[in-house]
Amino acid sequence: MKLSSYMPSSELIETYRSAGQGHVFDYFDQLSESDQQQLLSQAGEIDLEEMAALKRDLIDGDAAASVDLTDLEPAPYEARPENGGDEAAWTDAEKLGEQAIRDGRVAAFTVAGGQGTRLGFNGPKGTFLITPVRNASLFQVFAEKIAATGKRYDATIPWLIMTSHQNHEATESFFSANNYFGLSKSQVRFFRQGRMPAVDLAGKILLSSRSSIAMSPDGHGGSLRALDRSGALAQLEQEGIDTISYFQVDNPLVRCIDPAFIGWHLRGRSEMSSKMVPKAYAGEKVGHFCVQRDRAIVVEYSDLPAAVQEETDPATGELRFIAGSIAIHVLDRNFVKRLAWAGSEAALPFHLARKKIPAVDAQGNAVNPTEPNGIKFEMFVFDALPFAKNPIVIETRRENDFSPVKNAEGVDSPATCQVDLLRQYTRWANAEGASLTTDENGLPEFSYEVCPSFGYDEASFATSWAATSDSPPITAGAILT
Ligand code: UD2
Repeated sequence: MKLSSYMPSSELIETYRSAGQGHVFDYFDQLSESDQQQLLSQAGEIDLEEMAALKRDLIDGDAAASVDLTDLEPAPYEARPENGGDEAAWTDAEKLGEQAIRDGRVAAFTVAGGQGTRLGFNGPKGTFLITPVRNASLFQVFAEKIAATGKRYDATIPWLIMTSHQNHEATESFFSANNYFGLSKSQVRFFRQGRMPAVDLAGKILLSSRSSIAMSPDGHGGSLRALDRSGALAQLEQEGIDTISYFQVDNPLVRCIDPAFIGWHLRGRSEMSSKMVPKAYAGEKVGHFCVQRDRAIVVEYSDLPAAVQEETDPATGELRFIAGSIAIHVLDRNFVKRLAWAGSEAALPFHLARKKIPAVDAQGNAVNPTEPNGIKFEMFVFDALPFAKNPIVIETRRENDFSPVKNAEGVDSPATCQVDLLRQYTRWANAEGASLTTDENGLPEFSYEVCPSFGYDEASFATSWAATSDSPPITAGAILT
């Protein structure tokens, strides 16, 4: 039952008491009237029955044991032509996808509500500066790719951006201060994701201050409901857009709108399609595409035992569960709507994460814990997969689509991502005859940058290169635009 913030305060407080969550109002009498209102309004947002079920199933029950790993098989996928896939089908898919983009049926969608804790960056992650020469932000890279794709196909591609309560205003201000990076204001549509209360390790709702409940974003799986609730889906419907190209804010290599991917999705009448890369090594931190009793699912790296991740196929010697999920999907608009409206029969499950959550202690004093003291609940978008008709997984080349910025240093960091960007530009340029010298890892001897307006994938780069009368100079610090 979702409580209403219009419920009389005494009744609301009593409901909390009977649910064993009465401590939320321990300091209520000491608060100013406006702080009381704030607390009541937050409390009214929370579904106490849902919280009780989460405590029962995930906290008191064994969360790890609740992940069903029986009858798990590796998922089939459409291999790339160079890896034995059906070349004619790929060509056909690309044409179909191009036509859908031209016809204005496609929107881009970025989930950008995460907190970016691992990166240690204060601010919306999309504002992080990433490119090697211009120092363009993640958001700028996506905006320019979307603009360039729109130009190539003579279409306006709306861009939906899901924010969180924490970063919504800062995200909007960043775009407004930067003139939407050349997109029109009406093309870029922000909406907030939902929130869930954090609880302590025994399932009691945590207060972040005496007048405020510790709320956190409800995970990227919350995007399906948020797309609907915000009115974004209805607007897409009015515009005749039925295909949503989903990607994460941390991955500047992604092809925001990939014609072949969209074409595979459409020709297969799929409701949710996904890209996979062959896992680089058994312990790589990506989800695994699997089939369980005829249903497609993704099993997150943290839920699949290491021994299973390490299993190999005796015939090929390759990892058995090789299909890594890189969080790039195409969603059918009506599928999103169906799930958003489905209620409990197709509700995405919550996953729990133990975290260090600033909270007030029993005396009402703020504490910054050094060890995990609480639990956050999140939904994952890939849990929509088992509900989708005709789900399709296609292979992509890692170097064309995936180099996320997750950590401040080491693997998946700004440093590794910049190297991957540079390698990508150089592959495109050398394919057109630029003859840049590279080391054994494909890295050139100097840094430079290709703006998405010049090329955002091999094909668009080739078009711009061919249209330039002299070969564009690629020297240290050059910016191809
Ligand atoms: C995610 C996938 C993993 C793999 C990897 C690829 C999960 C659980 N795992 O790992 O399988 O595909 O990505 O890079 O998703 N976000 C929101 N709201 C939230 C939480 C996250 O918008 O409440 C966004 C966040 O801004 C980011 C994306 O979701 O764009 C991924 O979030 P993450 O960094 O928590 O995912 P990660 O690295 O655990």
